[in-house]
Amino acid sequence: MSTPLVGIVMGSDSDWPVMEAAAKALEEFGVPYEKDVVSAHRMPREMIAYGEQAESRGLRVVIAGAGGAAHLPGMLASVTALPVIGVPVPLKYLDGMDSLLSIVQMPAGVPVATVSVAGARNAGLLAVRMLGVADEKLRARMAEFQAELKAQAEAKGARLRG
Ligand code: RP5
Repeated sequence: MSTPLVGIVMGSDSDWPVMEAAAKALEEFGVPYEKDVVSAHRMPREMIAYGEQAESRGLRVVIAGAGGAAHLPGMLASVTALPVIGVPVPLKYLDGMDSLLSIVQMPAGVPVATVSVAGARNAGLLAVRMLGVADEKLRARMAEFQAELKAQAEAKGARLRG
């Protein structure tokens, strides 16, 4: 098993049905990752330790998902220099607006790359692009993937035109 390059963390295992899409995207590109529950509110010390140790453990990108008062991505970004991608997880009330605003409204100096509500697939793909900056093969694979998307969109147009 290769050393994980991406850490997928979430506030609760109840976030996994949303966050799983990030893992699937990384698998499609052959990017090694780890996944864990690291709750900002229920295990704050462990959460800080995760962020502080992420880089020395070999991680290069962190994907953090949380719902409600979703402080996990921002708090991790405050204790690591690695890029953090935030995934707002929608809960029963407020349609994910609470999660989105909690994650996206970061103070200047502490960025979190926030994707759409429940946008874990894009979080995985963005992590691939980040890693691709220093990995030519990964960059080429991403370009192929984009060409596939284009072909699929064109096929839809062709079907519609009849
Ligand atoms: C947040 O509280 C988690 O990220 C999750 O979205 C939400 C609910 O957690 P559980 O009560 O399902 O454990 O911290």
